[in-house]
Amino acid sequence: MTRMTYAGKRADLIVHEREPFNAETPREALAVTPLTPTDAFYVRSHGPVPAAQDSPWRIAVGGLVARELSISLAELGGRRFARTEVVATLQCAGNRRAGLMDVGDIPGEAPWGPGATGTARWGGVRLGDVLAAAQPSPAAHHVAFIGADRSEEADPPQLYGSSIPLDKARRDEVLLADTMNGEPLPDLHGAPVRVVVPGYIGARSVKWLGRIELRREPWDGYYQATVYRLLAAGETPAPGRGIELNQIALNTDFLSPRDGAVLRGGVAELTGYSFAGGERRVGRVDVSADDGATWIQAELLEDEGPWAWRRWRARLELGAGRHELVARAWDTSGATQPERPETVWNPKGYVNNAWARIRLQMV
Ligand SMILES: Nc1nc2c(c(=O)[nH]1)N[C@H]1C(S)=C(S)[C@@H](COP(=O)(O)O)O[C@H]1N2
Ligand SMILES: [Mo]
Repeated sequence: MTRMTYAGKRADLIVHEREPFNAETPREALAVTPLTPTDAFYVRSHGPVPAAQDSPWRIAVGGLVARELSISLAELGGRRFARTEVVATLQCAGNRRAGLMDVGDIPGEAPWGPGATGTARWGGVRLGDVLAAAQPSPAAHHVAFIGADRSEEADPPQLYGSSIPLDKARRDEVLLADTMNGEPLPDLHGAPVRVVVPGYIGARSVKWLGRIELRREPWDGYYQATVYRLLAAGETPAPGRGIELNQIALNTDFLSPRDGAVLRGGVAELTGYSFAGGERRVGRVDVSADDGATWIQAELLEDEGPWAWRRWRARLELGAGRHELVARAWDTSGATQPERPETVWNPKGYVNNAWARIRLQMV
């Protein structure tokens, strides 16, 4: 039996903050299966889990719609909207921030490693079906999601909220989810209902969903207008400043062996993950033992569908001594990853998709 810690999470999670609970999955746990076990899945929360609401929980749909709705859990349970499942990778925009902190200070943010990501089977109803019932007006171009959790770290303190374009919201893969890996959604992951926006930064997959608002413009709250935006060096966060992050950028990291491992036998067996984001897919993964002068191709493992990462493995024969290995992916738009974190450093530490690096010693 795995020893349990906070609210059903495994004791080996790397905890960045106790309250609100923020923790990432260790590489070893991500390495085992294509779907991430729920008890090992990363948690990123900007406020406390909201207190249990008066049942029945309902989700209000309003704003620029012809028909305002108030949806009950029973309606999400299949009474009104058809149920469906999607395997999707969630990934925080702050995934791999630690690699940027090695390059330059990022005050006020935690040093997340490569485990601010995970892949689960999400079950629920299509957001598009709910929107069709509400009949968005022609002026509606964005769909905002407002959670029930109040974030004190926001300026000013406010309910957590964010939005996506209406065109994305109508797509089949975007869910109002109430199950995760076949079980009821756990409290830490947004029970009773969260949004799952495959291909977009985790911040858009709003947990503890309370309200859906159709709007002309993107959500103007802190987590859309001020943070989760890519700033230029020297800029500080302010409403509307910087590039709003939406589709996830192509990324890769090693999962095993661990950094600094000492290996025998002359062969290194490497595993890792790559995720393309947006509507792109992982096309190829390369690994190099000579800092990119020459590459071998990794073998792509299980294909869990268009919204999931690809795990991969590679075998490299290496002579005795110290080695540094690098890995990078290519996606189906032909894009690849930048070599060095120096070139992608930004003041909030988002989107570190520089080549993955791992050091090994062969004896
Ligand atoms: N209501 C609410 N939804 C939220 C957040 C939050 O703080 N409050 N954090 C977001 C961020 S930044 C990420 S990366 C994902 C993390 O989802 P998880 O905790 O289920 O892994 O949830 C998103 N949804
Ligand atoms: Mo995030």
